[in-house]
Amino acid sequence: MPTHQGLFEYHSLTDQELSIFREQGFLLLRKVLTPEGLARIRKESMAAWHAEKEAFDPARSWLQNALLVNIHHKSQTIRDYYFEGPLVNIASQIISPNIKGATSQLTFKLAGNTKPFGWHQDNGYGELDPYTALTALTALDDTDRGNGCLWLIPGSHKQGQVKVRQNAMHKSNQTEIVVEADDSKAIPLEMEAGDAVIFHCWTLHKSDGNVSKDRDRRILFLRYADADAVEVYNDRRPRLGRLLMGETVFEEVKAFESEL
Ligand SMILES: O=C(O)CCC(=O)C(=O)O
Repeated sequence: MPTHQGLFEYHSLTDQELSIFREQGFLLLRKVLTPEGLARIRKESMAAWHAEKEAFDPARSWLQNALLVNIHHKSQTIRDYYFEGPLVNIASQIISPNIKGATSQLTFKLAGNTKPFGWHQDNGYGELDPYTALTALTALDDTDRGNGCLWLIPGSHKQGQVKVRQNAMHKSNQTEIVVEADDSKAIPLEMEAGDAVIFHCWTLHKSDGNVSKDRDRRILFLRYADADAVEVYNDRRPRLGRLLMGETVFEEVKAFESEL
C-alpha cells in the first residue's frame, strides 16, 4: 500500500487512458500532487536549486541554466514521489511489470530564462533499449505559452527513433540535440501546478523560452524504464537505476541503491 497519502494522488490508468496514450504518445494526468505534496516539493527543490545553481546566463548551456540532476538525492519528498508515488504503477501499466527509475532532475525555466529547447525525443538523449521508456513531467507552476510550457506533436512517437549523430549522443544531457520536425500539428500543453504529463520516449517535444517577467516555470522531470533497459550508446550496459517493481536479469541493477 502507498505510504504517502496526503502528498500524492494514486491513480490507475483506465483502458481509455491507455488507448489515448498509445495513439497520441502522451497523456495529461490532472492533480497528481496534492497541495501539500506540491508545497513540499517546491520548498525542497528550491532549497536544492539555490544551493547549487547560479542566475540565468544566456551564454551558458541548457544543462547549466535549467537542469539540476539527481534531484532525488537532495529532496526526500521527490525521492518518495519518484520511487513510491503514483507514477510507478502508471509506468508498470505502460512499460512492463518490471520497472526501474532511469532519471530524476529539475528542469527549471525561471522567469527571465528566455532560452528555448528545440524539438527532440527523450530517447535521443541517451538511447535506451527496449524503446518503451516513459518520461513524466510534473508541473510545479501553472505553465502556458507565456512562461515556456511544453509543446508536443501528437502521434509523433509512431515514427520511431530519429537518428542523431553518435558523438552528440555520447555527451548525453550536455549537448542539445535538436531534430527536424513537422510541427504543423504541434500543441502547447498548458498545465496547472500539480499536474503531470507522461510521454513515450519517441514523442517529439520542445519548449520555448520563458518570456514572462515574473512567472517561473518549474518542472520535475522523472523517467522510468523497463528494469532490463540498456544504454545503446554505452556498449549496451544496463542503465543503473533503482529497481522499483518486478525483477531484472542484471545483478548490477539488483544491487543498485541511490543514497540521499
Ligand atoms: O524543460 C523543458 O522545457 C523541456 C524539458 C524536456 O523536454 C526534456 O528535458 O526532455
